[in-house]
Amino acid sequence: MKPVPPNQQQALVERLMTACGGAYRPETRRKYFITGPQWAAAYQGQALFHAPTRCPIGFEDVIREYAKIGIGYWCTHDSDVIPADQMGKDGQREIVARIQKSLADHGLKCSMVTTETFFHEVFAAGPAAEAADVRDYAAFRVRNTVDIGHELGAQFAVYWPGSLGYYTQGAIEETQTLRWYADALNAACERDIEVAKKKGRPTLKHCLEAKPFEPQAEILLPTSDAMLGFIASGLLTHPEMVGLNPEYLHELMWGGAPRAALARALLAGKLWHFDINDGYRLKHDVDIGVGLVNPLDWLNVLVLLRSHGFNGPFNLDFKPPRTTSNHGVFAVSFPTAVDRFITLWEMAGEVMEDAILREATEALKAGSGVPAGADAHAIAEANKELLTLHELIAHRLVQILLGLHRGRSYAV
Ligand code: GLT
Ligand code: MN
Ligand code: MN
Repeated sequence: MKPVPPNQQQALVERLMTACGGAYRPETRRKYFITGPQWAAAYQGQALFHAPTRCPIGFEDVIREYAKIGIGYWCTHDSDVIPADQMGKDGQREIVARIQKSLADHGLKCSMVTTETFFHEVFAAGPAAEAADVRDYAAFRVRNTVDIGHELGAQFAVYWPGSLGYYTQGAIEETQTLRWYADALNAACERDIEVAKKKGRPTLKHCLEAKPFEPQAEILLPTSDAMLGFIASGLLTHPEMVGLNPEYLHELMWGGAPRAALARALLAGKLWHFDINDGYRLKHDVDIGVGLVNPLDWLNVLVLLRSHGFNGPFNLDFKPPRTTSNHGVFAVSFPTAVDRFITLWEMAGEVMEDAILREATEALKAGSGVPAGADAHAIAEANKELLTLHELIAHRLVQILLGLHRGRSYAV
């Protein structure tokens, strides 16, 4: 192949994207409760060992491009859009007005707001640090985010306490730190009740998001299960206002089964918001686009969610890789992530309707009907042949994933 000069590279990407096919129209994409974070689209590719590879972009660009793709909802950290020295001041009000205009101009809604309590130097010891002035500042920030959320019409607030922990043991007393962290959440909920009443709006759903490692070496609330325990600990004044925002990869990172973590959240009635992405077990937070690593697991996750009536928000919390250009972020990363999600979601619907899967599942539940009493060997013998269906079910799911159920096969 001839070299591709820089001025022809975008056209090549566009042509191959079209050749890929399988894209949904923006109107179709808008039917799903899919949300696009400001920070994901504006991520420049930087990391501890990585310099940025993309230019900065602001919320106006992100909202406009999300609208073109058909991503109907936008979400943000307070500090993604408001400089630290403007928080709670006139500068914030001007920015919020510009966001409102941008959203209205492009027909997007703000679904969620989240407070950044990990990046700024003030949070070096976390949002629940020993110094009372740091904790007061954290409470101000979460209350201020509640205000912004109501101004922008959001329904959800997310909290990622990744800096709640330590690098070396001893300096932090865990129970005290968790109590102080609860104080901040209580402040947010109380402010929410006040503002919601004043504005005649429902209160926000406050969702905790766990990650097992990064940026602290040891994390005080590392998993969604730890957070369920925290919500029920008695430290929160409004536990009914606090639920979960599990992230697919964060549950995988610690070696858990995301589907099982989601099932536990569903049983607790706390699955309120879901960060969708992909990655690997026991690695750092690579935040790869949904379905690029574990499509079969994703299909199964969506079967679980669909069959329990969870319809979103599905938050595209992935990071376009640093090899993707600014153009590629909106030409490839976001539309393809949305389309893989929609396809997997619709496939999950097919799984739920599939006659073979249904019959196999019902047969397993029906059992043999042979009365075997308390004779363990006889019980096992009576069900033995039915249990082969477990593997048949797994095969059928892969068939559906690969399109083999529609007759796709190879002649060699
Ligand atoms: C940060 C984290 C994400 C969270 C964000 C919400 S912050 O980017 O890695 O998983 O969803 O605050
Ligand atoms: Mn996340
Ligand atoms: Mn992540």
